[in-house]
Amino acid sequence: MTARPARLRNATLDALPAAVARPAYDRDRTSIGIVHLGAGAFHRAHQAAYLDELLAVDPDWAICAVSLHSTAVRDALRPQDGLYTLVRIGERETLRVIGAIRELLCARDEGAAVLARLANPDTRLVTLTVTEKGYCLGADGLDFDHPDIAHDLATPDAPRSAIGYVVAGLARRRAAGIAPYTVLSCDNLADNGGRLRRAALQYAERVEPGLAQWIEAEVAFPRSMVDSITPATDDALRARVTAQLGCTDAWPVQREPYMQWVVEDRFCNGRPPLERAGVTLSGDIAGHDRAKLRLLNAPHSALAYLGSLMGIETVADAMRAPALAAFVETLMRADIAPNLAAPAGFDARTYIDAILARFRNPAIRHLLSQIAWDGSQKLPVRLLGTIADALAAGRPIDRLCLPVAGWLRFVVRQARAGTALVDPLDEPLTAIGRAATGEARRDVDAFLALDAVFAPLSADPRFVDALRAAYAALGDAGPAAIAAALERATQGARR
Ligand code: CS2
Repeated sequence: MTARPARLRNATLDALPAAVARPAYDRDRTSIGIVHLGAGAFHRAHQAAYLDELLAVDPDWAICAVSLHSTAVRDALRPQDGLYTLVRIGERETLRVIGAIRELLCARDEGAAVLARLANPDTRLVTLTVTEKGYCLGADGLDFDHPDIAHDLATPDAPRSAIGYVVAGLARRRAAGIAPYTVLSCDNLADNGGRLRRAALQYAERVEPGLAQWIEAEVAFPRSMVDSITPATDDALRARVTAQLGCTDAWPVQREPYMQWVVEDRFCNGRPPLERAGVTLSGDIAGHDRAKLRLLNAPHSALAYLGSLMGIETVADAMRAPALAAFVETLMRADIAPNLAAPAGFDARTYIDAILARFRNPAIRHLLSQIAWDGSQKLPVRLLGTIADALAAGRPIDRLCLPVAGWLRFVVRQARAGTALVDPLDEPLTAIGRAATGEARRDVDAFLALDAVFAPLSADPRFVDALRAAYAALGDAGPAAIAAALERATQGARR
């Protein structure tokens, strides 16, 4: 009988093979200084890896990782004392066990513990990766009709949303005379800190105007830009990790070698020495966040929708499809970069070259279906801003509309196939998709009525015409029609 391999945890750390890196500090001597909301793979592959390095320098910044809804991460990692493996997929794969997470909570069934942790004076920083939809934003800031926000405003001491927790924690600190924490958004939103701040203030105002004033005066909401490609964990990764560790890890994570974090240096209650781990601290990061969203995330979404329609599964495979790869490169160089107000010293050509090389990395199996999630939240931040800027400058938008049309065609295809969309607007999108006839004017106009996505652009006839034309150009949205449309669009740029 073979014994079951042991589980990764503090007691098994010393027995790991020498090739596996592990925390270079005594975990027992660290204390929790950060509460992180959104304990998904991106946080664990990115921020927690930076903090894992910093804990050797300053032990006060260990993490309490909170999942707002799902119990899965807590249940996987609590029996592992918060330890998990980060696999860095480069030319050679390297494994490192991360020890920065000292506590795991699920807010859904441990809300009181989350609030207590937020109110703890040792907590001086709250960070978030709750994805675009986790901010419950509408066109004018916080969406008061969002069911989670309505719920939280009815019971502010027992919240459900990220905003509800951030503000409830601050309210407790104010009441107890404890200095507030800094609130740092690490999501892919332009001006993420500013948007979070405005949403928190709008929410707090309804809870208690005095609280909103206190937050406005005392709390810092720095902006940040995060970047590292982190494909979701799959069984192949779990199996490789277990084989190399000699013990099981219920939830390892993976990322590409590249990793970047730019943070506005505006904290109200101290900060970890982030620069010591390679984080760029800057006075003003505006521009960096936009450049990344527009030149990395927008092309990613373009690959996701157009590639999925072409029957392609991964980013690297999409970059091997000549028509699609050439189109996306042209989109970046000829359409997105010229419309970007670049940060000082920013060299678009080098930045684009590096992104294309990262997309081509054949060692990374990054599923287009993962990137295709939440299109209604992602496209406005990634692509529609470029289109608005191009229109304002009187520049062409034809090519820029093709990925948007690709999303619409993708929604139609999923709806017709009866495949559920992962998107907070799945219901209206699926209804429009089911009713679609293939006729461009009719279908596009039905989508354009979704104000949460398309306002105010939908009022501009130039955009409406270009989107209808792009939708029509994709023909029956089969692989051949898409490739032909992309080739025509790319050639248009070369002429
Ligand atoms: C991707 C991003 O899933 C997506 O939508 O575009 O997660 C992307 O991989 C990261 O932002 C890279 O930093």
